Amino acid sequence: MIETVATTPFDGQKPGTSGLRKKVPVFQQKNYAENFIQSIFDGLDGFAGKTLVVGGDGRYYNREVIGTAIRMAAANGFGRVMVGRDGLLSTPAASNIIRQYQAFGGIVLSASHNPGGPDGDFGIKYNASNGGPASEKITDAIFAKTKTITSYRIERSPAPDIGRIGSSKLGAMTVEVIDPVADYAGLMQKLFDFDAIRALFKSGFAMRFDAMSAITGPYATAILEGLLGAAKGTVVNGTPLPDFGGHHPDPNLVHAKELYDLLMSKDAPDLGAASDGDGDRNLIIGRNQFVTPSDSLAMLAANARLAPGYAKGLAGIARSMPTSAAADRVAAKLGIKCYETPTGWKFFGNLLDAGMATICGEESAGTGSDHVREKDGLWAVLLWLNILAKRRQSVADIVRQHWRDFGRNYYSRHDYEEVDAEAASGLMKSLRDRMGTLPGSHAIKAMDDFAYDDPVDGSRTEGQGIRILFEDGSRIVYRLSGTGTAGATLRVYIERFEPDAARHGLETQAALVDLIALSRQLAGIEARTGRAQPSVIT
Ligand code: VG1
Ligand code: CO
Repeated sequence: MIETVATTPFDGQKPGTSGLRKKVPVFQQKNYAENFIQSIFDGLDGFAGKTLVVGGDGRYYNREVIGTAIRMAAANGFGRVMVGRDGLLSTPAASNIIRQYQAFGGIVLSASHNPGGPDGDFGIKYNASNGGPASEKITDAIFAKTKTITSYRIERSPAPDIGRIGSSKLGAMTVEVIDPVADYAGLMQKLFDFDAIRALFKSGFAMRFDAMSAITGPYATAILEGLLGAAKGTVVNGTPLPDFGGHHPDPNLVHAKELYDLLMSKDAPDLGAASDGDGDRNLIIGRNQFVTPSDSLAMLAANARLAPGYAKGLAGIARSMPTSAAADRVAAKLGIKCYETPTGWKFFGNLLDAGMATICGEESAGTGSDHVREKDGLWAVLLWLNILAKRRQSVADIVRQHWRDFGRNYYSRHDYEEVDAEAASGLMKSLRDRMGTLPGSHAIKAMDDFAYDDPVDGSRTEGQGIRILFEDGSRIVYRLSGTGTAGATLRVYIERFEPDAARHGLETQAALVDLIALSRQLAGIEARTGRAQPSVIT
């Protein structure tokens, strides 16, 4: 039986960089998740009888909202829901399922790298039929619906048991519970040379993959230890936990410090890797060699042809604006275009759909390709493994060689988290106000507020970050995060190109020391936010 429940709008249900993210208690308010899910459906057209994919990263409150989403999909007229067993699907696996089964779209429950648990974060996002995050046009339509909603529709019967694979009915709709890993693993086998990687592990290559008690555990265990023969115990923290074991499932040098320390120790394995809460980010560390995400994108692009899925070469590369220009140098050498987009994976969708780009990446530890329409953590790890299996060199050797061939883009991001929202917007405004006057001082060549004209659909997206471009090609970029749930997070991105191989061995923060000081001074960060130091450096 379908029930129509009266409701009133909630403020602030505006999707950010990647869906709607709020604290769990906010989502637990009566009707809060229902309102947003109904607004998603109300913002869409033509899904009657079609398939909706539903899955999440397993964080606290996942199961409840999965049940609600299934019952609401039935009441709103979907013909079928495909849901990962236990409600689990990594973000890239959800993207793949949508594409593989030609679903109308998908609802992905995740707050990605944000912490989980009763006081942690939760999130809901909608992905379209190409498997990618909804475009701004769709998220704007959803947001508009959240402001006028008066009722939602829900099937009164409870959702079927999602703990077992199989098919059942809820009202007129079919609920299909699927293995979350199988199709994804099949796709990876098409892209990479599994024989070569198996031989690499057989030769004694040692690896540690830290799943951070999040969604990639089952995927990494099945693929690395199962299909590829990596030693048992290669995957650590491999069981998804609702609170990620109390940790912050963000694969960076702060939250994956244990992995980093291991790779810098005398017992280091050959490769260390990690992924985030929903499985779309990756961290790559070789023995004694951290690979910055921007460098990783460039190195993967430069070597992609070693993997069967990319043997024909790349159509183009795309990177988000704050990501370093290391990938641009690879594109130039390959004679292909490098596109510069705003932050957030949704901006790559059109380029991938149009066949203009094959590999995309973001400085925030996201890399991916046209195999799905999300960034893909395990994909990046497997491409690295494929490259290592073919080149039979260490990560450190590959990195150093790359710098010798292309030069090194020293790069770092400084985050000032949970600062006062007004202070943060004041800081951005003050930079904007000085746009016309700063160039000419401090060897600043130009300054702008990044805007993107999508070459496929002609849409324009403005206000995507303040860029300060220096005479020598260095950059400082300022933008406010669109994924945080408390106060504001100021991100400052700092980059300097070094062509001279004799100067490639500096420690990153030391190599950028002058620009870092200038980034603080120009924006008056301490005076405006009270923070003398960033809270996270990546
Ligand atoms: C951050 C990253 C961005 C990434 C986004 C979603 O956004 O900077 O590159 O696409 O998170 O990633 P923001 O607006 O906070 O800077 V995930 O793994 O959280 O889905
Ligand atoms: Co993520």
